[in-house]
Amino acid sequence: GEEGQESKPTFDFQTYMIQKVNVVNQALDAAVPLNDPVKIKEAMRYSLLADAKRVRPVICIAACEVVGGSESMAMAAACAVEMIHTMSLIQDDLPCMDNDKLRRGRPSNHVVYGEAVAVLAADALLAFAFEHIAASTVGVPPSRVVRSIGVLAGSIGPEGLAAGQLADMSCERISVSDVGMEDLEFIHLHKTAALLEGAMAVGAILGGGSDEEVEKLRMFARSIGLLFQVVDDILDVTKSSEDLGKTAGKDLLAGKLTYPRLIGIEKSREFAEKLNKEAQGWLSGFDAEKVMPLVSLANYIALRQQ
Ligand code: GRG
Repeated sequence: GEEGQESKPTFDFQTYMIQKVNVVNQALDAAVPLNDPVKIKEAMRYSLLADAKRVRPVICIAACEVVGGSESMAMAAACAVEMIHTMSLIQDDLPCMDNDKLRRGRPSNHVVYGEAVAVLAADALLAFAFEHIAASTVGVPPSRVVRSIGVLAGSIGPEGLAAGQLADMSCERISVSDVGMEDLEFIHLHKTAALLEGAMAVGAILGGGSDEEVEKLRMFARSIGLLFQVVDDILDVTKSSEDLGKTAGKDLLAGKLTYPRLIGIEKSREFAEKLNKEAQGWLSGFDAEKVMPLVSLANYIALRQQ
């Protein structure tokens, strides 16, 4: 066709994200008020309300809207997903895990409140997440709520997030040369993709999506989860080689298993392109306008430069 003849549907992804993140932040603030017992609420709120991208709650709401549901139907679940994500970060930062002192631009939870309170705040966030879905989901038949609770629990349990974290820790203890593509993929599919999948599946279930729609949106989340990690690995290499010269960049990544390390930078870029195409493929058949936030999100993840 002629250039400029048709007006392409425009979609302002940045405005969409800012608007959704604002609503989610307000809902999170309201969901965990600073009331009695204040000490644990304070520790929960410290990590939950810190500066974060809110990708998981936003895709939960977007999935609900894509299948014809409304924002309010998915809001409690969206908050629950962010509570679970946050508790996983608190645990990941503990001395017995990654021992990180900084998270979301602040000192880690255990650095501020001590390990015991941090563990309890994480426990409390995990338990309250499910209480919140059960008690605060509105305008949805109970059968969908029950199914959502099961799906979300499955995404973080022994065959989900927890398995991913254990695999990651086990791999760190063996030589990088003994770890292969399957191990790397297992870690990313469980550590990153599983909760993204859970978030989207739950949004789609609450919005009344068919089994096929739920499954397609879950597969979309799986693709963008892997995509996020491949792009992250590529940026790690390109950033450090820009900053420090090519060989220094390589040295900096010694010990860390990445896609460029396993298959090289060019193949990694091809893989990222394949994953974005795959992700977009799972969106075919949905309402063209309602699916725009997800189309844009995948492109954003694929094209980000830092
Ligand atoms: C399974 C119940 C249960 C507990 C958690 C510690 C642990 C077990 C899992 C580790 C989870 C982990 C650290 C995954 C990494 C996922 C990831 C990509 C984190 C970064 O997410 P962003 O970029 O961060 O969305 P923000 O801060 O913006 O939310």
